[in-house]
Amino acid sequence: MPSGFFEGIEEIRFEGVDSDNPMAFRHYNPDEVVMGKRLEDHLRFAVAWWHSFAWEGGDPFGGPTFERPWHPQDDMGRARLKADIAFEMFELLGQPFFCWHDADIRPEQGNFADNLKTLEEITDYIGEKMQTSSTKLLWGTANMFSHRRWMSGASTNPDPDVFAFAAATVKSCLDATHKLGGENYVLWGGREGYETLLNTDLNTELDHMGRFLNMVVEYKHKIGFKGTILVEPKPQEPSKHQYDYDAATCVGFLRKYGLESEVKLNLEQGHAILAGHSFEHEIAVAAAEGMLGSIDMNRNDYQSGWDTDQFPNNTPEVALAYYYILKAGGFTTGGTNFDAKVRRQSLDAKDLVAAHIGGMDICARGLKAAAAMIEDGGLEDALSERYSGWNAPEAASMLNSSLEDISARVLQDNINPEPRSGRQEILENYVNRFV
Ligand code: XLS
Ligand code: NI
Ligand code: NI
Repeated sequence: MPSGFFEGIEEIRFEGVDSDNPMAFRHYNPDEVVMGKRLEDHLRFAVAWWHSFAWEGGDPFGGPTFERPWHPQDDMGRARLKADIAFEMFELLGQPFFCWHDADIRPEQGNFADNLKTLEEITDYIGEKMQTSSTKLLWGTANMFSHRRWMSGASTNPDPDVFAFAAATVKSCLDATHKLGGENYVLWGGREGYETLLNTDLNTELDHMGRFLNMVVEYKHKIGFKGTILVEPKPQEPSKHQYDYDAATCVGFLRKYGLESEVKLNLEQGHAILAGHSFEHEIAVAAAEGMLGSIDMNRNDYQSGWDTDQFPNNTPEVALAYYYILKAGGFTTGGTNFDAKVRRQSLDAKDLVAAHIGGMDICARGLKAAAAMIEDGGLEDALSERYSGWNAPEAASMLNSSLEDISARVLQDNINPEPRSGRQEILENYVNRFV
């Protein structure tokens, strides 16, 4: 028996670009084949349990605006109802994946043993629902930032008891993710950072975080979890300085602690913007290191400069992100998780579904534009042309020579480089043909 929460909303279908039905896909046809692969298999969409079902609509100035049948979320019966309704939405949207934090799916009990018990109970319940559903778990993660115990960090906390609590928590979440067949496990360290150096021993905290992540990897192998371990960069919010600032910082951290072949990155559009980067920059940096894992798709409000976690609605932006994802070979275990929430005035079940329809459509549109650019080859040709000087034998061999030899050659051949156009506007105009 359906709960009635989505009453009046039918299964969302693809109707094509001419459709004016707001509750239909115009661009996302899961079965459409693009570059030899179905759109659904390229994009690997996921619903985020925290934004869609756990968030109650509060902001810093006001409390909850949503009054869902599963609120307040302090009871196991209502946790099960929340799961029922989540799966109803996955079904309506044809969502292939979902993601959760432990705190999104079970009520907070205040101590580890009770949290563990309810986590096991609710993940058994979710597991049963998955038996009759085609929606799978993209990733699980531990919320180690909301409860007051985490205020000074999880693995970077000065108190060893908090480190211990964090280790036990991640173990329980990795176990639950493994039990549900999760394809990845994410660590986002919102409190792994600091507010002021005056009370922070940065080196010790980084060493603890490095060792912690190594223990996670060791445990993953012990239990035979085949998924990918991902860390999610973000420069700040809630901490003033977060250790996983951006992709490049994470790459350096992973190499320092010997984790470069074990851990990949989960990159988020809004976090890239907060770090002063474009999303495609973050994707290209991770891809260059073979560390592109998965993405959290959303957008920020560009005026407020905050992580507003809105649904994406900008095709050119999304197209460039997928361009660099496709160039890197596309997703393997990763996917497109909507780490996005409706605005607090968007009270209706219909708003929640429509937000996902729009996000899925924009991503499909962006991916198709990206594929068209790849198939056309214009950007790739422009790149090869720009770097073609390096095909000459004397240029290539320079990289294996020395400053003295190069200097001698500059003098002997009277090398005097002639600047050439970077053609930025021409390339931007080219991209605009596809978006
Ligand atoms: C917060 C993060 C968070 C992670 C999962 O900004 O994006 O939602 O994705 O802990
Ligand atoms: Ni975020
Ligand atoms: Ni995220």
